[in-house]
Amino acid sequence: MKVYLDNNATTMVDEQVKSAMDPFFTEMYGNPNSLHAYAGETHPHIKTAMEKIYAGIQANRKDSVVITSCATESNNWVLKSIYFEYILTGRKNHIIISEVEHPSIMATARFIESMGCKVTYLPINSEGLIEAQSVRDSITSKTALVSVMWANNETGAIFPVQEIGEICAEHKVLFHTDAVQAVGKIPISVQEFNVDYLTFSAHKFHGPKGVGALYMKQGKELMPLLHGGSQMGGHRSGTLNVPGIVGMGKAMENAVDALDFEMPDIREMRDNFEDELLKIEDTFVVTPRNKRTSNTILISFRGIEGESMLWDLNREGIAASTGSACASEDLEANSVMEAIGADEDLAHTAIRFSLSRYTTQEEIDHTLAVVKKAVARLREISSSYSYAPEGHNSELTIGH
Ligand code: C6P
Repeated sequence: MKVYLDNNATTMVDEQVKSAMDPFFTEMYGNPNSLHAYAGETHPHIKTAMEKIYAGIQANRKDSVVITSCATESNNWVLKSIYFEYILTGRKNHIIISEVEHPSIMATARFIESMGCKVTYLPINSEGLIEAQSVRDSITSKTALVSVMWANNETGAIFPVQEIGEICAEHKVLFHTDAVQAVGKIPISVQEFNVDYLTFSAHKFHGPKGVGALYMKQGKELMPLLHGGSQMGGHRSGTLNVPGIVGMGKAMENAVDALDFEMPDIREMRDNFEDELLKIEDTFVVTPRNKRTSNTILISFRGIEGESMLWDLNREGIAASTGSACASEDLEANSVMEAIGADEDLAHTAIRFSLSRYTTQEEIDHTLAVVKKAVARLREISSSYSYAPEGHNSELTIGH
């Protein structure tokens, strides 16, 4: 049996999304910026897709939503433009991000730090959450930007974006949120929350890969990262990815329409799965369930290297991860586990299971059976693990 439980890395493209995209490969393949009929016939489809995307995040018509190649591009765009516009010009000298941002924010922040920008890395607490007060405490008169993700890709922890937005507005500091793991999982309203910039990516909500977006509030437009043409209102040059835009529009529409009935079902399946996993001795989950997106579990199995567990799961057809897919080859400890101050042993034992609307109970049952078998086998051969007579869940040491 093949089981896909790595939906925070990417999701299966919905059949309806695929069908919506199909005509734009071999029938309506004109470049939308050309001056002939092949171009013109794509325009209504792009417009409809963009309307769905605007509606999905409740953007105002006058705001800009710019389609990019991925969330990584959108995140790079925000930080690098802020660097050029505010830091390099000497208007400001500081940005704030969290310690557990995705590498596309983290590495970009480190890059602009190497070019002279001061960066504050906000810590997470023992529940894997950012405290809004830490943003308030870190803002100075020279702060140009706060960038804090909406939901964490590893734990699913939902950060206090509303409060952070209010603090930024109060201090007149720009606020960006990487909402890649939030869009399609929780309701998003850029109008309700004070968000100046918001990043998202179609492949996380059953859309195609290679299509991301950056929302920019009216009046807060950033200097382009890609110069060259007038596409996307001059905000981003490059021929439009018409099938991708159409696919993102359809995926957004489906995700938002299904939020109310789909997410509670996924949550129930996730919670039952987690209950069973936690019955295994010496297991540990960081963030409380009600403070997480409904599809995610990051669980540590003391004494078992995450990669060994993945190997056993993979042999039985199960796909999970040890954390972020783009950092999975470096065999480092899980970044969230490290940030909460988990001891060395525990930090290397995290496994992320992320469900989707396509996950079935049969798949969960199979996974559970395989996990139990793998835990028994791997702990038996583990040099760092010894069974205690009563179990030792309470001995887990977390905290700095
Ligand atoms: N996270 C994960 O396994 P792209 O692929 O560029 O559209 O998305 C990047 C990205 C940005 N922000 C967050 C919060 C993300 O989770 C991701 C993608 C995957 O967690 C792959 S590294």
